[in-house]
Amino acid sequence: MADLDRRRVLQGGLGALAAVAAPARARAEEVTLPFGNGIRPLVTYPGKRPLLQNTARPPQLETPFAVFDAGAITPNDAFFVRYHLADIPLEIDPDTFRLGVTGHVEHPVSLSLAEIKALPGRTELVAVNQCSGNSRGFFEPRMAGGQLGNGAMGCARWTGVPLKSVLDRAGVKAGAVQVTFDGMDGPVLPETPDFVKALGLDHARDGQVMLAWAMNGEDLPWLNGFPLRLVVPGFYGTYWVKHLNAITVRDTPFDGFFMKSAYRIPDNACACTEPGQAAAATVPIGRLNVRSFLTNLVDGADIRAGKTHLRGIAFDGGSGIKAVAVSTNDGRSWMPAALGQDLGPYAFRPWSLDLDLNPGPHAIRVRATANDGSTQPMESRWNPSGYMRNGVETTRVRVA
Ligand SMILES: Nc1nc2c(c(=O)[nH]1)N[C@H]1C(S)=C(S)[C@@H](COP(=O)(O)O)O[C@H]1N2
Ligand SMILES: [Mo]
Repeated sequence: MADLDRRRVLQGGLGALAAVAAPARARAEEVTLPFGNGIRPLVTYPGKRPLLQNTARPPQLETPFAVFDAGAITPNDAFFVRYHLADIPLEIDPDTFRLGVTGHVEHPVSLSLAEIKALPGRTELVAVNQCSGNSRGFFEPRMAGGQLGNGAMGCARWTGVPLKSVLDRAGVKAGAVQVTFDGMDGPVLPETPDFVKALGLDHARDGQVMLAWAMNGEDLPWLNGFPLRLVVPGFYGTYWVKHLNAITVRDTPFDGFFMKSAYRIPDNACACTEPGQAAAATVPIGRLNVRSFLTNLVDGADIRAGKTHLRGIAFDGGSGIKAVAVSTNDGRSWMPAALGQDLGPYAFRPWSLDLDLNPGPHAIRVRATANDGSTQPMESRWNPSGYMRNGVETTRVRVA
């Protein structure tokens, strides 16, 4: 009985998830993303405000872009949701939950949440979680995969302990090379590969990769990995394994589907190929590249002549944002924007600029430069999976 009382269920459970596909919801509000087949229903899931629904089973939800104008921290109820496998956990008892650490270790351990929270080095970090395929829907030619707008990203304050603390508790044996991470979700069909990700041992022990149980000061939202997820600062969301309950230290490289076949980018400096072409060689995707967005004006907006206030966000894979600049003449000249509050090198960095715009049409371009010297290309670079889109964003407005 007591166990039953403590157990948490996805509020509404399967019913809530199934209901979204029901015809009763067919009249839900919609958002039209600016590319072919871009109509997305706005659907409310447990713990979430209405989000753009990309798929129902499993739930894949995008953040409405206006949320990014409201601040550098993405609220939990607006944070995007990405799953690969339809069998997501619907019932978890935080009191009996265990994280197993096994494989090439001195003493395999099975840790409760309380034990994890008591490990040394409790830490907080603000970091962007962005899906590799964020903005994929804008690529031409189109490619397979979730046709995402710009809402498969978010920035939160994560609370947890360094993964290193957990690995030290188990005692990594000499000869270990990688660590794999598996969550409580699974495939519906036995042929479908499980979602398992790997990090190199040095990366896993760098003190920054983190086991997080809280997001913006609250328990992780269910759909963002309750009760425990991996946070890999500066790396694409694919490594941020949710509902994490199995860590395995390995003395051989892992070659599961989601490392060997999926989430790979062309092995060249631009991570790109000629549009439509396959890559000669590929490597696993890694760090976020630098991006910036204008958040307070939408494409096609009509605005009044005079001072126009522009603001937005920029981020990169962890070197931090050095500068954001705006061009209204197709990139021939750039005006520096002011940078806002610095929440750390992995966070969204707010920027702002006041502009005088003459009557007529304008194309406002925004470009960020990171502290590592990298900047955004004027045109996004194509790659077969539609990953890492980061071309300079253009917002067209009309001033009257
Ligand atoms: N258990 C589990 N974790 C997962 C995934 C998944 O399918 N299962 N998808 C990953 C991918 S590809 C992304 S982009 C992020 C998204 O995190 P979010 O759903 O909290 O926004 O979760 C990652 N962690
Ligand atoms: Mo992703």
